[in-house]
Amino acid sequence: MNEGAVPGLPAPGRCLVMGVVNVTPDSFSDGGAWFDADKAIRHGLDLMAEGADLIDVGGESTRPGAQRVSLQEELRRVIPVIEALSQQGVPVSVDTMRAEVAEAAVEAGARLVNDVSGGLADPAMPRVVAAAGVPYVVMHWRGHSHDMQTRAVYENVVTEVRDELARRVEAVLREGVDPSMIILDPGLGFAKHPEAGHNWSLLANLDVLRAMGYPVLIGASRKGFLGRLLAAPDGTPRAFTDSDDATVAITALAAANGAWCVRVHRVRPNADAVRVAAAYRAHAGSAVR
Ligand code: PMM
Repeated sequence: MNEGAVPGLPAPGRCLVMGVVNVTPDSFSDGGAWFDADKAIRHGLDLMAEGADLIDVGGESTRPGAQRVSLQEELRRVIPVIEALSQQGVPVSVDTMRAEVAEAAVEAGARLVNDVSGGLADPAMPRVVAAAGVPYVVMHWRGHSHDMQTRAVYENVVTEVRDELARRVEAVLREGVDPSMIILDPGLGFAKHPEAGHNWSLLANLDVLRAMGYPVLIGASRKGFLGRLLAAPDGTPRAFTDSDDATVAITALAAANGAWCVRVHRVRPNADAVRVAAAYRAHAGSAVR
């Protein structure tokens, strides 16, 4: 079962809700709001109180066009937040492409490594994750944010993302990552073109990724393709922070289609949506004929 338990993480028998805490001044979705460590810690605790199952802490913005931060700055941003949340019993994941950050984060209490590059940005990452023995989100990625959208060229986005993820899985297994620790993510918005429908094709064909046999995580929250979908009649995209209702709709669809986890900025309505989906799935096939 793709929605099944991943070692060391909550297993409530429904799609998990991962609340996002970006400790960055410039993330496209919530830029600057939680840049201060105390604010970030408080926000993580608030998201848990709203029904999050785990909190994803990141210190590097991956919005299209973003430049990289230094290793020292990334560590300075995330480690105190991870430490404080972990000490308070919060299951924390670290959103990083750097092995050194992942290692320090696990030492500070992180229980999962969320690597948007799937081990491509830092070749040392899979080995570090394998040694740490924690679950590993392997996301589909074709290059750093500053020029990733030029790589959004596909004949068939669904099969190409699947095949590229399969190659990443083989690579991280070779580095010693335990198969029970792998979680896959199609990387919505990362080298995916909103006008070409890449994100929608991936969402509508979740079963193709699920058939690979690993839990699937979906990160659609506040992404640009939602802003385009909800554009005003003159074509002005809807603001990121005003696409939360659409995110909730995707959460319900993804959870109903067997997603293991959704990564979201607003937790409460998405936590409701995964419960709706769980009830819906529990009654599938219950018709009396
Ligand atoms: N998206 C962002 C950051 N981290 N991690 C995973 N696994 N999947 C995603 O889709 C994903 C991610 C970018 O969004 P943000 O700037 O709102 O955090």
